[in-house]
Amino acid sequence: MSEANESKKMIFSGIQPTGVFTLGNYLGAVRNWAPLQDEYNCIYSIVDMHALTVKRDPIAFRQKTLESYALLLACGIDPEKSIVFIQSHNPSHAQLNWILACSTQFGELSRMTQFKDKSKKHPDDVNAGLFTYPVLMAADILTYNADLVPIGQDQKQHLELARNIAVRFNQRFGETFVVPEPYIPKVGAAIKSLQDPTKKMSKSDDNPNACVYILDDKDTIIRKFKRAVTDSDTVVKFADGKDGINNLMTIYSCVTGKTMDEIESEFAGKGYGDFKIAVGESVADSLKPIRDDFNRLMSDKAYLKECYTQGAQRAFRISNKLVTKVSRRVGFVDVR
Ligand code: AQP
Repeated sequence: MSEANESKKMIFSGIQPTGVFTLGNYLGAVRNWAPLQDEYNCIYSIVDMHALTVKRDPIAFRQKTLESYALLLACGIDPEKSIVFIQSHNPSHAQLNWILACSTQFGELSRMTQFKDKSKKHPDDVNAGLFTYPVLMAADILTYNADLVPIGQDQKQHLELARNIAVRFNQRFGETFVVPEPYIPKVGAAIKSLQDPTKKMSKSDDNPNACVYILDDKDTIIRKFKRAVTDSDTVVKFADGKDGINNLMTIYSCVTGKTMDEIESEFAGKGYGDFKIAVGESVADSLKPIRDDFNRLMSDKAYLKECYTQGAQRAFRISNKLVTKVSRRVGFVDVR
């Protein structure tokens, strides 16, 4: 995609290079990105600037960013159809971030649950970036005038804040931003930890058994599902209070396309053991092509570099128009 096709709506989404994507990231977000590429102008980003909000080793971080980029392509994002780039390669995000920060209230940011959760998790590093993370996310989206943002449930609150920032800016300075809509899948938007099914599955979970990573091999995936925490019942049924089984049924439904009723019938008279193995096998089989493609892409660094370099140039061509417009609106002196 060299230029955005004006008759198509614009989509933006991003993912942090904080580790190999989990099954949660995949089912809740990334898996849904590829099918949108024909109908929309899609812009997808590895949002490395967001990942600076937690401590990391620079060398490992650079590697994770490259791997995350390759993973996006392996998940079916096609750099010919979509713009795929690394966030820090496009300066528009940081520029707009500051302008939008000056249109965002301290009280609004204080209410963000992700900030509260992450500050509890990293009490020794409650940095300003962690607090203003949602403003940068608003800049990511608004700088492309995205109409739709495909995300998992956990990002809904941040998206609502982005909408409020856009509306407030438009009221104060005149129509500038499209007010974006969330695009959240009906099934799979909130995949839970396999070890604590009341918590979301998260890349940065300290317990590797809590997450299935999309590059895990088949044996590892099956072992993690076998160890998944469930209740003391034995009937495979979607019901209140059965968080562990509900989560496994949701995963199985996403991967096989079966409804909850169909899953209940399939496992009627069978125990949790059989069900867990079936979930593990279906997940491992569905992820195998991604693992293969990832390995192929990582062995061709020159191709990856060409893709992310062109992606950043294309992204900048679109975002810079908006940043220029916003700069005029807020009263910066025109440089040209
Ligand atoms: N458990 C989940 N179920 C469904 N969707 C999820 N997403 C994340 N976890 C789940 C969606 O994945 C996209 C990319 O997320 P992100 O990496 O930008 O940040 P995150 O939401 O903070 O994801 P993690 O895995 O929890 O990362 P860490 O551990 O680094 O904080 C988003 O659309 C998100 O909704």
